[in-house]
Order: sequence, then structure tokens, then C-alpha cells
Amino acid sequence: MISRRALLSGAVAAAAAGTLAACGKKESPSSSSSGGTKQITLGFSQVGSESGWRSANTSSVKDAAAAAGINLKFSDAQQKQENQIQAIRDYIAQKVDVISFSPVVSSGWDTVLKEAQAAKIPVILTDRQVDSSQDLWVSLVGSDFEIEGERAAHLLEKVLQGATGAVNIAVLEGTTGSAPATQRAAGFKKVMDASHPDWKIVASQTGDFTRDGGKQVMAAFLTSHPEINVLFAHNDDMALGAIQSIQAAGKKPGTDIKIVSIDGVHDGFVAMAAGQINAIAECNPLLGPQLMDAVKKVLAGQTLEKWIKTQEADFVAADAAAALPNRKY
Ligand code: GZL
Repeated sequence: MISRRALLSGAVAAAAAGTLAACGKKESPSSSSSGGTKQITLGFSQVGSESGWRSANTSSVKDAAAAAGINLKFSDAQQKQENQIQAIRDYIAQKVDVISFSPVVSSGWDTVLKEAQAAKIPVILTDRQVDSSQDLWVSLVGSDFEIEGERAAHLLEKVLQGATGAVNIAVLEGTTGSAPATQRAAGFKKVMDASHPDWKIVASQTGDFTRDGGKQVMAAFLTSHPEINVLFAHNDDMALGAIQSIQAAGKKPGTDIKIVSIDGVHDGFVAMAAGQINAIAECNPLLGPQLMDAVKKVLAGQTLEKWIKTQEADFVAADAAAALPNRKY
């Protein structure tokens, strides 16, 4: 996993050098030999359709490509890395102008990224990082997951304000080996270690970012750890699944078990307005416009920041009802 510091310094280095090493030099569509303006073709490999966040992200990419006049080739990997690798190889064979993907896990991409580099097709990451060398991809358009983990911990501080007694935390982790799962856990732990020696993580397991995963794992947690009084879910969909299990166990979500989550999808806000989720750290899925802007710039030979970050906010239950009508996803 590339550290955030290395990623940020890479951005500075790339900007200073003014080079797009990974881009290579391929005749860009805008300067086709015929002198006309050839339509840009973007090959995009999506993780899957595991959550409300992912659905919103897919819509944003498709809508933004249409609005930008970019020909989008889109594939859904059903959360399997081998499907993403095959999709990237297909795009290389089809000689697309740019490849973009949201890597389901962080490792195992070197070979296929080197194939894209050899074919002089620039690669732009969206959403999630890879631990491959930075010279194999041009830029990452996405959130800072470690900060999201820290934000979630600070939201839990707010939720627990004035509370006394033990803090026994269950964690529903995202997909094992994915950047959001690894980095959100690290950020949350950083705040715990620094300020909350009294907080105890009594159970932690992946629910794979899905509602069913959150429901199944939380049901097991409640059997083995009846002392749980806090849930930190790496995404809203797992929190929403966990709520079903909490209720089935005769407990009140948001009261008997405080819940802090990440994403901010519509159903997460509905649950927060109902007091079932106590706080959410937003993770913005609407990356499409920034991605299309980056695609056009890289083909125009412009230097991109190594990490194009998204803007996002934090919400507590008291904010939810007023915020709901303005939510874009
Ligand atoms: C985060 C994204 C995560 C979301 C989940 O940027 O990769 O994957 O938090 C989604 O909802 O499944």
C-alpha cells in the first residue's frame, strides 16, 4: 500500500517534473492524423454493484462520460480481481485511449499495469488505491480513507459525549485487502491509540461492504459478544444489514448499540434520521466529472495531480432530516 505521504510527494514530483511517465506518447484523439477530432474512448472496470455507494459511483461515471462526449466501455467485475484484470486486457486489445478502474483490492496489479504502459495507454485510478509503483498509473481520483477512519472515530467521540461505562466496539470491515478497509481501520485505530485507551474492539470481521454481509456477521457478533454497545461499520450498507440483526436480537440500534458508519448513501441518511445510525462520515461517490476532466487533460498532455481528492463532510443524527432533501445520492 502506498503511504499517503508517498502518494502526496509523488504528486509534487510529477507536477515538478511536468512529466506523465505513465502516459507514454500515443497520438491523442484530439490530434488525429486526419486533422479531425476523434471521439475519446475510455475503458472503465468497475468493482461490482455491492453497495448503494457503488451504484451511485457507477451512475456518476456513466452520466459524466455521456456529458463529456466520451465513448465509455464499462465492465462490472462482480468484486472479482480476475475479472478486472481481464477487462483491462480487453481494453488494451481494443486500443482504448485511456483505462480507468476502481481496484477491488490493493495488490496484484503490477503485471497488467505494465502491459497497459507498454501499450502506451494511460491508467487513471478511481476510488481506491493500488500498491503498485506510482509510475504505472497517472493519477488517483478519490477519497482519503485513512482520514475517513479518523473522522469516524471523532464522530464516535461526539456520539459518546457524556456517556459513562465500558465502550465495547464491534467493527464490520470492508472487503479484505481493499484500500478503504485497510485505511479506514488504520485511521480509526490511530485515534483510539492516541486518545481512547478505554475503548475496546471486541470483534472485527469483514462483511464485504454488503448488507447481507453486515447482517450475517453482526448476528454472529451479538451471539458471541452480548457486551457490544458500539458498532463501527466501514460502510452504510453493512450498518443497514447489522440493524436488522440488532433488532432481531431485541436491541435498539442507535440506542442500545451506538452506530457510526461511512459513506452517506440515501438509506444511511434515512436510518440516521430515524435515530438508528448515530453518525456518518461521508465518502463521496460522485467521481465521474473529475474523472472525465482528468481523461481529457491526460490526453492533452497536461500534468495531473497524483491524487485528485474529493470533498466530503460529517453528519450526526440531528443533521440528517434537514440534509436528506439535498442529498445527491
Ligand atoms: C469507498 C468505496 C467503498 C464504499 C463502499 O470509496 O470503495 O466501496 O465505502 C463500496 O460502500 O462498496
